[in-house]
Amino acid sequence: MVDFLNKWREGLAKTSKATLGRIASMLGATEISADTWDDLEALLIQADIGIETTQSVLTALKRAVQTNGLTRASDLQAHLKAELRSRLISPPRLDFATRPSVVLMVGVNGSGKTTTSAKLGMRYQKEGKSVMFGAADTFRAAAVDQLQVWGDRLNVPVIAGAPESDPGAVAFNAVQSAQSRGTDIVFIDTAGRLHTRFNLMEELKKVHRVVGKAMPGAPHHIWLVLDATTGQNALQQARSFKEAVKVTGVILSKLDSSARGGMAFAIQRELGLPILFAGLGEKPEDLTPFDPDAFVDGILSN
Ligand SMILES: Nc1nc2c(ncn2[C@@H]2O[C@H](COP(=O)(O)OP(=O)(O)O)[C@@H](O)[C@H]2O)c(=O)[nH]1
Ligand SMILES: [Mg+2]
Repeated sequence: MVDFLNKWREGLAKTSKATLGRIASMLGATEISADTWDDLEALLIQADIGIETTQSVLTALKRAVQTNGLTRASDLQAHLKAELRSRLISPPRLDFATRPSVVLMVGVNGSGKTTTSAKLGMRYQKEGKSVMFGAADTFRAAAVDQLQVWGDRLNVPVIAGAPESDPGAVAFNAVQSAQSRGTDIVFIDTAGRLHTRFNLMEELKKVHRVVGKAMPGAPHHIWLVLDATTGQNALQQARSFKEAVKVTGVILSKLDSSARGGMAFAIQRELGLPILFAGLGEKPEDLTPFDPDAFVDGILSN
């Protein structure tokens, strides 16, 4: 348990050092004053929590002060923690009952799709599931090689096409191949960059349709990988992906490199999507199921 919390604290150290970890010392043994609210507001906004969430947290805290007759700033700490926690969605249990379960991995270039696919492959393989990768990012030759290297290392079959081949065809083959081999989960890695954003979204829609033709009901999961270092910019990306395909969950990568972990709140508030996994480091085992309690503990730790 201590190890578990430490892993989150270390992974979130940049965010807590830059902003939120300062809250504890700021909320010292002083009386609650107008300054307290101003300082708190400034820190929450700096932490990329988003204006709306910041305002709603402050309103709730002011109410708590009245209801509970709080006078010391340090009394706010526990309430703040609870208010932040209540604004995060607990990740749903992920259903892989259908065989194969098809997971479409989407997100902009460099967000971490390929490495996250590999990390997820390893995770589910360890749980005893058979896994396959579909290399549908045919736009960049290196992307296929990168997935192939992971496939070799993990002993996971990789379905790929010729360079520049049709991503829909690769995805179709991957699903069919998983069906005939009785594979439990197939992760389909997709392109994050094309000549234009419009082309990218049209291609994604096509991959989505083709996967559904190969297997009615597929894809079963569409996971959007967002780079936590991009802050509020990631919201814009997420909106376009959500318009193109029915995203079912978010994976927040590179939290360890980011001082903007607070964006998790903005994502959940604006998109209403659960965060399923978090990248807390570069090692494969650093991709961990999102834990809202450990997350809030980590961003506030000092
Ligand atoms: N520190 C850190 N680096 C990550 C994490 N996830 C991915 N990366 C790195 O981000 C870079 C881009 O990842 P990649 O999977 O190629 O992105 P893609 O273009 O979306 O497929 C690689 O150097 C990864 O090692 C993470 O959780 N933490
Ligand atoms: Mg990639």
